[in-house]
Amino acid sequence: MPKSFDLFFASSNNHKFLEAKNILDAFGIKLSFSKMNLEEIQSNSLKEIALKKARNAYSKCKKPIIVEDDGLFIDSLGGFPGPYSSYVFKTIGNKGILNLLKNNRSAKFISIIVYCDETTIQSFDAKLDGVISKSQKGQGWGYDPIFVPKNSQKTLAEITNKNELSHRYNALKEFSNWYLHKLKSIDQ
Ligand code: ITT
Repeated sequence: MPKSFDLFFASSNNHKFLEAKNILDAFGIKLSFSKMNLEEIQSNSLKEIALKKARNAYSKCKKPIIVEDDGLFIDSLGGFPGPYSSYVFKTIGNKGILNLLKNNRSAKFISIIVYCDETTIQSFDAKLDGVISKSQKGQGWGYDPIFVPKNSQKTLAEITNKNELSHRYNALKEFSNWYLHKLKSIDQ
């Protein structure tokens, strides 16, 4: 097993950290929380937002960090709320989203994970396809009660294995492959 270094998850969102920690534990990577409010630029590109967030977080804590930027993209709304998912959740919430939708309910969650240290910045992205349910179901956070992943009848808030199939899981799996390889090459 390669040497493990301190790795921090910089975010204001406890839910995201707890899920990321649980997912990375399964890959043998220990994650600590660096709770902070991160400056978010306005952009239509999640990747651009995530890269800026990562640089900003690294300049504050000067330790190897990962940050994550997510978006819920709804097809019939032209990809809305996308990069504005956090703001839209705080303003109109799940009820507001449900009121906007008619027949076509296809949507996807996208996660961008960015790793940053003194010399390296690297991004990983993944998606989870699904549909928006007709009503809220389950007790999850954020958009979980209205998002039904492809091949499921239940929302992310109702299933017990979210951390084995989510957009976050898919992006962190890519990250883990890269990160463990990086640690191994430092070890040699
Ligand atoms: P940061 O401090 O890490 O930026 P944030 O909550 O602002 O935290 P994002 O901008 O990345 O995070 O996320 C956009 C929003 O999308 C988030 O606030 C949630 O409302 C929603 N979201 C993201 N991932 C989700 C998930 O797995 N389940 C449900 N909602 C999610």
